[in-house]
Amino acid sequence: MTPKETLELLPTQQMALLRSCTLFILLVLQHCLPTAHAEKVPEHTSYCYPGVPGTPGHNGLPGRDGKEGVAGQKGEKGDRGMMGAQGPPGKFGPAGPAGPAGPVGAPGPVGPTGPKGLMGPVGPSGPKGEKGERGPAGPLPAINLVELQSELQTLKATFNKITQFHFTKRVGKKFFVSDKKLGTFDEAVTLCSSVGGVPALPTNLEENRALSGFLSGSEYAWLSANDRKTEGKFVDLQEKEFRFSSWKDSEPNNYKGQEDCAICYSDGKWNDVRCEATYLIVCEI
Ligand SMILES: [Ca+2]
Ligand SMILES: [Ca+2]
Repeated sequence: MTPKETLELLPTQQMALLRSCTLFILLVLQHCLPTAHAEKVPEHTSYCYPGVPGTPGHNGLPGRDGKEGVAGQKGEKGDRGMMGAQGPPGKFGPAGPAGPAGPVGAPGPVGPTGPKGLMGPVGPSGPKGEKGERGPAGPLPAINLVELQSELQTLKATFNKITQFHFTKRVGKKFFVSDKKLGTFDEAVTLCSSVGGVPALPTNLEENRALSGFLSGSEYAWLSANDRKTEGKFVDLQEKEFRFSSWKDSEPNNYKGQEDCAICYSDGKWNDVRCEATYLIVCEI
């Protein structure tokens, strides 16, 4: 090879040659130039020569694990897993609302006959039946001829008394009789007693109406009532107190302290008056 041919090396060849020269120079400098940490080289070793390049070293041990990186983005929802095993039964819950009534069951069998009931109230009367045939004559009731005769005499006496007066009015078992004569209280008592009676003295409202109805509008009749014995205490001729009375308002008032006998007005009201006054005589038998 000539020098001219050396200058005509290809660029790739020139670069390879340049890298080889440079590597060689670096190796020489590494082994020969003193460093800051190098020990003082003895004088007999102050010069060195470049050696041959060594063989490449072995690969080092794996490095330590790096730090945990930042959390990545949320992944997509995974597929639904398989159904797990059935768990234990839970606690009893509260009672629920009552359900609808069930269908009506079939009627049961007929029970035994009950005890006899109590007798009911008496019912209404039925229609009147037809008249039956006449039966045989029974025994005559016993007659007390003595009592019958006595009653007959009493009725006869009463009849005789009543017929003595021109005016008669019956009320119950009582008769009011009068001849429309006037007289004092004492005269009335005398006249009435002569026929077995007393001046009138009604014992109830019915008798009082019968007596007042006996009188005309201007007639006043003597009563048996009087307070001659005890002022203010009216009694009958037997000096017995009586329950019924028909006193007019504010009566008896014993006017002027002189009124001890009583009369009856045509309106049925009573009043105490002087016993010496004259009024209609009406007796009761
Ligand atoms: Ca009096
Ligand atoms: Ca009076």
